[in-house]
Amino acid sequence: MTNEKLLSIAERFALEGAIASVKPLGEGFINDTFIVRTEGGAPDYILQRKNHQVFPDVPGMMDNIMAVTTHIKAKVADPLRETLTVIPARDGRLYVEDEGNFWAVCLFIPDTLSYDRADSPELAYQGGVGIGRFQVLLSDFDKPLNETIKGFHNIRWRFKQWDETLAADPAGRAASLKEEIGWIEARRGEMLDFWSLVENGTIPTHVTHNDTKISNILFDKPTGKVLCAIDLDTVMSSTSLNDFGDAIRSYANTGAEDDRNLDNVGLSIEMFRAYTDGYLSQQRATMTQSELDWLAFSARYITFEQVLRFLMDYIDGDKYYKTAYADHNLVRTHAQYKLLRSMEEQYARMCDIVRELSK
Ligand code: ADP
Ligand code: GN1
Ligand code: MG
Repeated sequence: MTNEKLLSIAERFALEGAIASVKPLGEGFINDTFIVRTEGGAPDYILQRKNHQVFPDVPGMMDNIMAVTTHIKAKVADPLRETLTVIPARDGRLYVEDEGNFWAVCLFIPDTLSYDRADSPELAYQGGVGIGRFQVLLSDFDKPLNETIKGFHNIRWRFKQWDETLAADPAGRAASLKEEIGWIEARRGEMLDFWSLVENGTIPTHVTHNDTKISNILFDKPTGKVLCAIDLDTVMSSTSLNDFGDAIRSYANTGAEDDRNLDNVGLSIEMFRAYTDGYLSQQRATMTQSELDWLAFSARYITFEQVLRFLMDYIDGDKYYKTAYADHNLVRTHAQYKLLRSMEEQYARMCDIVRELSK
């Protein structure tokens, strides 16, 4: 992508001020993110190429983001900092289509920090407050949302994709992955049993974020407090538990998501406690007993789903996630499986902590 091209895309949005530069930002696995700096005291902007392979309906996704951010803005003290602000294109649409690519812009929120891993229980606590508050702000949102990715956290749907991918085995890798495939198959029943509780309404559904890893939260630089949830591409209706579980997968991992050294990887019970404490400080009053009963399990569920998704992408020939080297998805699979094992070993303790903090 040439700089001229990026500039010409950015200029199609209703930006204030003349553009000074467009530079890459962040390390998301799906979209391409750029920061647009402007001159003369005008705001800066985030420009994103939305991954159209992953998100087949970008206009529908942008409608979702506009609807939920408008809802949040009406409730918070500082609407320009406490949620994203979508900047429409000059033609009034919420995106620009160019040569089959879809682009969107939002305001860059200055004086913020984002992290790739939690380095203190205080940060994990703040992260829990951030997602808990995000869900509370949207608890009375009652418009229908588009399903931006079909069956995103629905393990029944994921197993359908899994079975098809294994049957097709397009990269010829399945035969060498007997052990890893066994990790998935051994847990098929318990994961489907959990999802049945969502399907039959025992566990309720709400508007949820669905991609709550730590890099998708902004913290306020001056105070260190959590500011808002970003990366709203997957906001949809699901169980709130998934937002909790996905965050634990990231905040409470003692290693990296793609750590080659598996000795680094495991669940930090201290971080688990801190995140849970922050989350329940916002959610305690409104959660049902069934949600509380399954809260700790949701960390196992989402980490399992992530093992499946990384391994499935590896078997599929690395088509979904951005990868930095040849067996990156397999390294991610092993590291996430180590984390899952650690959660399984410490599960009784995790349940005790949820019981203690939910009182
Ligand atoms: P991806 O979908 O590729 O993960 P994100 O929307 O998460 O992209 O953005 C990537 C990174 O860019 C974030 O982790 C954050 O550091 C930064 N970022 C994104 N949006 C904003 C924003 N509105 N203001 C400030 N920083 C942002
Ligand atoms: C992707 O877009 P990003 O990097 O925030 C993925 C998540 C995964 C995560 C793993 C739309 O998140 O579901 O959990 O990578 N997002 C999508 O790090 O698939
Ligand atoms: Mg992100």
